[in-house]
Amino acid sequence: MNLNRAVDLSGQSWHTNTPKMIKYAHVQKWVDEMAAMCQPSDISWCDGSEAEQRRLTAKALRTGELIELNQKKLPGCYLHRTAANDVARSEHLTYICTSFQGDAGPNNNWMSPRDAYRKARALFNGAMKGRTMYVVPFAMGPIGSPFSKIGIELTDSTYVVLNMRIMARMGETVLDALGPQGEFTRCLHSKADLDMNRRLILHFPEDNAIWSVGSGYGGNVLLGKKCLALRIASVLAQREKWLAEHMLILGIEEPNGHIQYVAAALPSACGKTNLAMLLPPEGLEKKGYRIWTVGDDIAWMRVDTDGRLWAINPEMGFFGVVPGTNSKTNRNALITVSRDTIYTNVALRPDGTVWWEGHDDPPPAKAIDWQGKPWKPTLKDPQGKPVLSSHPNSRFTAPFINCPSHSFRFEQHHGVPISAIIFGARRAALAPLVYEALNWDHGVYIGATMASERTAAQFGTLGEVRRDPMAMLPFCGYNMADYFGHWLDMGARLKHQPKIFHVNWFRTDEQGKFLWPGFGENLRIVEWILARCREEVPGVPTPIGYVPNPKDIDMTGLQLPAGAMEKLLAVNRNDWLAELDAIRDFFEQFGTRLPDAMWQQHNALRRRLQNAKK
Ligand code: OXD
Ligand code: MN
Repeated sequence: MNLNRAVDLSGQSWHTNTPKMIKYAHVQKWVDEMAAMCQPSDISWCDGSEAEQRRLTAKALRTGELIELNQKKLPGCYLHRTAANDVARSEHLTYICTSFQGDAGPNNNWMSPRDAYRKARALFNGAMKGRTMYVVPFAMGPIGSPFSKIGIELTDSTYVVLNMRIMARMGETVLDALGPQGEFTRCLHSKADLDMNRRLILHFPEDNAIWSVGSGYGGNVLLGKKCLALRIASVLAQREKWLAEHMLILGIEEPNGHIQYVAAALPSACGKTNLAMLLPPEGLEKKGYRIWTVGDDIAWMRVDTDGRLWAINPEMGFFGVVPGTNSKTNRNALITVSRDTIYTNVALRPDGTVWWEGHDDPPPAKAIDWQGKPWKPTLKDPQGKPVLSSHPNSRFTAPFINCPSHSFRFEQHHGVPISAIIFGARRAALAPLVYEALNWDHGVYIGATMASERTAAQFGTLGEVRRDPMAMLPFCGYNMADYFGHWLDMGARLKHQPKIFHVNWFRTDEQGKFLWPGFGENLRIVEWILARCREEVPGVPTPIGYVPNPKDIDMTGLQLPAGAMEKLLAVNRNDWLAELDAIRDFFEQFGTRLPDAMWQQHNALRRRLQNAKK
């Protein structure tokens, strides 16, 4: 390594490798300032090469940050374990730091930039002592695309560098694209001492900066993902008139070879990754349907010169939940994670492969659990409950191109044209299997009032409804009232507006059993959605929007019990009137900042429900 001695203003020194990449004064100045604060032992600029990946992997294996898995069975795969208190996004420690609290809105934790920098500086001071500070240039979106944004993450975690390499375009080509004065998001991360009481995830939209300290969990530290591509990007999107959304993007190829694309926002535990990688059910596959995965988590969407909405997935990889992944729920995901994957917090089997709850294989007689302790299937906790081998939020980081259904349009600079936007929720009652908004503004109201019932797997009271507008509650970097206004404006800019739909795969019968089989069968509903976009089938008007005529849903190879489809599509007037009261309470927290159009939609829905026959 080419080592040069550099000296900071306080007289401290560190070693830095200076490959030909270091060429921009504005980048160097910022790196120097951050290094002076964090005091790393050396600085390494990442070029994104395979040699670098091999070197960093070897280092992570030496330090124990990674464990090598069986390279014959899982080539290129490694296991990482996080600290036990660092296994998920820390929403309560995540802040939007704007000069005015109103700009962050009631949906975000807020701190003034002054307080936030002061608190964080105390935590970052000397936090990288004895460690390398990596400089990771990355692009979200194809390099050179009008969609793309560049960030540079400084981190003291080798795990972060190796994950960023999977999740984003990374290295020298990005710095080349940045140019000598290029704007980039300044991302600073240190594991520091991984102490939850000294953890902060801070977003500075006014400075285009992100500071994250005290965590090693992906959602808190892979700063290109939730922090940049959603929280900071949502602010940039409002300013620059585009949309940064928590949505999957899916292409549906019909038997005639025509591909249409949809973007869908579903809150967690509603099957987003499964829908993104959906395998057509046998009946539809035989007819010639195919699915193309463009993205599973984030969509950036712009109005193009043709007046349509075009979308890219700014990421390069999947950061998916592992438990429950098997050949029935998501065969494509299983293939995706069979090579070049970093697993986090899953169980290790004696043969050097991994296992998790919901795996195809039966539980191993013995294994090492996600915390590195011996595990066997009969193990119980002091309350007598089975001990899990893998953390419920254990993750895989896997390259996008590993997915058998990955779209050939993935690298295209302009992305894919979106025909339909789908909002989804988990509701045992109330929301029909699918319904279509009356128009764009009504669709924005449907997205803004999205809500899901908590499952046993989630925190909080079972069945309690949590409102999660557009699945963006934890990710919108500004006041959601303004965000709804931005969605309304975007509709006015579109000459060809995508139609907007709402789906609910989780409606249950009187015995609490799911009425709809879900998974691959959901393609039947997406097909109806696309038929509506092509104006091939009429919708049945109801007060809440259009529902399908059951005969327009292709049921080849699927038989539902008698009466199930009617129950799935029913609109219960009294349930909806009660829902309106809850929506009113939710809207009121935004005060006068909420666009009038939202109240107009709300009142119009009430009138339609009141006028409907009892
Ligand atoms: C994710 C999330 O990790 O939404 O994608 O939490
Ligand atoms: Mn997500």
